[in-house]
Amino acid sequence: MQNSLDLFAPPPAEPIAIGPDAWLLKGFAHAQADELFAQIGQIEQQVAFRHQVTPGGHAMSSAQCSCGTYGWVTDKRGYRYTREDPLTGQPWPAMPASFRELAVQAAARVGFAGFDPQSCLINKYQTGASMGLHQDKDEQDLAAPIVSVTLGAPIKFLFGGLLRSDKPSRWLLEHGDVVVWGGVSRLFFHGVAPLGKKAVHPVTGAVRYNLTFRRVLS
Ligand code: MD6
Ligand code: FE
Repeated sequence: MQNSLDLFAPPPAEPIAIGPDAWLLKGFAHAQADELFAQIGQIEQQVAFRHQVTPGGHAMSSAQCSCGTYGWVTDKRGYRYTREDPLTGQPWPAMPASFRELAVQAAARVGFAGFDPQSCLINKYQTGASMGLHQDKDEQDLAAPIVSVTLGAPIKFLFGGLLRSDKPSRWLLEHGDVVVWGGVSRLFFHGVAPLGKKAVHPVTGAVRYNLTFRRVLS
């Protein structure tokens, strides 16, 4: 259904500050969710979700793939961005226009006008999957924000500080929620708690998708 025709759609929520230059936009992607799911389905036909291995030798519990000019890759050699899928040698699928527009609009909503993402990492979480506290620091361009979109089952997001030891605050990320951060908090530690056994969504079941948009090169 077109959201513009949906008389029962909630009004757009005000951004919630979760840290300095860091914002939670509740429901920001709700109206576009069906289109985003359709595009994820298209991408799944072109590229495989895989459990990448960290330099320490551990398989990540979320399955990942990328779209856009660059994809985020990890293996025993380290973290980096590549133009080609290392599994196939083929370029990553193009970033769908609907993905880009959502990320650009979310960034602009909280003051990051002109965000021009080059990469979208797609994470697929099943029950019990999590992501430990980490910094996003494999990008050359640290002036650009990061835009993170939750689709499907809800999860608890942990948002800390510049030190790994900083106690994180916890935020429930639900279907359609978007987190944008940059500036002062661009390198803050963050992660997600294990996807709960009861976490479900009518469309995805016990699966959460996360789209993380980044600018890689300055
Ligand atoms: C996730 N997110 O939400 C994991 N990184 O599944 C991230 O690691 C992340 O949500 C940078 C900015 C936003 C994020
Ligand atoms: Fe991250």
